[in-house]
Amino acid sequence: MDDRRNFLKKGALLGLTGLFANMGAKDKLDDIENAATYLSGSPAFKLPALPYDYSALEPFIDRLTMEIHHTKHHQAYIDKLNNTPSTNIDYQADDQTMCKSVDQSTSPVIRNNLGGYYNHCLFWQLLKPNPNNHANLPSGKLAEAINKDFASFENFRKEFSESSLKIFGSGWCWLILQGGKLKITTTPNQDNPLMKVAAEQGSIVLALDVWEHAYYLKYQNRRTEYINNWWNIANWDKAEELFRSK
Ligand code: MN3
Repeated sequence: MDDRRNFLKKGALLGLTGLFANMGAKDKLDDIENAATYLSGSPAFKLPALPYDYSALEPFIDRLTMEIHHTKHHQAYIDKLNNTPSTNIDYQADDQTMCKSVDQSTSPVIRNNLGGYYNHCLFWQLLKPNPNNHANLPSGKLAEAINKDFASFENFRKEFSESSLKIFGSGWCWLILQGGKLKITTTPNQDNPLMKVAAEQGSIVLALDVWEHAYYLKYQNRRTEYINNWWNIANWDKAEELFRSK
């Protein structure tokens, strides 16, 4: 209880500090809103805005799929999480720390919805519009590491696609960094490699959602085609950023 109270107080003070420090009217409004949110105990988890329009990933992912995926599916995980008091997860911790706390004792509803919340926040950032279908390849340090750990980009692409295709039912395919080495791994449902329940743990570099809700409207049962098209819109800049931050 005390922790919660301190958290609220800290949030309100941060909001007010920001209010006086920032001169822009928009900033002030945001700060007032943030302070009010902390004081009222409003939902801890919020749907992030997409960094592009719903139609921006066309022709590879269609507008309607993106809109439903974001406003219905992602929102549903967030609503469920906000309505479920945590047992062994500290909702005041940062997102990665929360995911790393998920173990076998975590209730399935929190495990699934925390994963659903976090995985999608990351997934949106790991997609990038490419309307003119330019060649889309990693560069820099990440490209070097992929060549080193998978022999070539083509080989990596083949292995990642095969792993994505092999997931039975709903799940995710990941490129992770584990002990300084890149590795491809998959998780069922909304688990991710940060969680203690994952077969392979590591920091996330790249993520692919292979739930049917991610592609069914456009591709129906053709998961292979969805995966092949996803390579055109994988955001290698963001992947490189995640890779370098480890
Ligand atoms: Mn999804």
